[in-house]
Amino acid sequence: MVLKLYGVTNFGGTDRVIVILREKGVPYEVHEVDTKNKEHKSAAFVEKQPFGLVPYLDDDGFILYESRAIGYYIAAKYADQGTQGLLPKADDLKANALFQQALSSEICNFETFTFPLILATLGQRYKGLEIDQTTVDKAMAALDEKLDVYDNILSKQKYITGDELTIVDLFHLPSGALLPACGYHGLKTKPNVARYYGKPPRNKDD
Ligand SMILES: N[C@@H](CCC(=O)N[C@@H](CS)C(=O)NCC(=O)O)C(=O)O
Repeated sequence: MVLKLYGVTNFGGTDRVIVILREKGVPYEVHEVDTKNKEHKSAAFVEKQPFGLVPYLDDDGFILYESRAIGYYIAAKYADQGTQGLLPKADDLKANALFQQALSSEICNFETFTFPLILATLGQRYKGLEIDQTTVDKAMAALDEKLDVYDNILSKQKYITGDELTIVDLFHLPSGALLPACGYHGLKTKPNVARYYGKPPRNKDD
């Protein structure tokens, strides 16, 4: 039975799962949730996702929410297909601990700082509200500080967990892809972060 993802394409959590599904070559259906009309707050939805947020996965009746947990489930269930690796070996304690470190870091040091910037810029625009530049500048400065640390980490290793690509690297993609549209260009100007995101800067304004 094909996996069913209940979410909204172009929303970070849903796209985070879609990246993993594509990377693993897993067939899936997206069931678009009508968040504008608060479908995600309905009793039927909250029964599946108790916080009333998208996305959740339905794998033949097995319900799972939290995009990163869903990404983990897919990468583990379909370990033998698509891009190989992406998860630490089950019996390697240190690799698993480093994987957890990277996972927490993505939530606490990346998403926690990209989210306010995305809300203050694209979120405001989406709602037809005015953008408050002071809020944007503050969010951008906070993110920039964290990405300086990322740049340092990535000067010593290829990926955020170590020298192997994992799903945690892929978890950085949806919000990262929105940052240029938020007016933030640190992903190109910080050399190691730029390499990580796949596009080395040619000059300082690139
Ligand atoms: N930690 C959750 C976050 C879920 C979340 O915040 N979803 C947002 C979209 S990315 C949502 O449902 N927003 C609608 C709302 O807040 O009403 C996950 O990763 O799945």
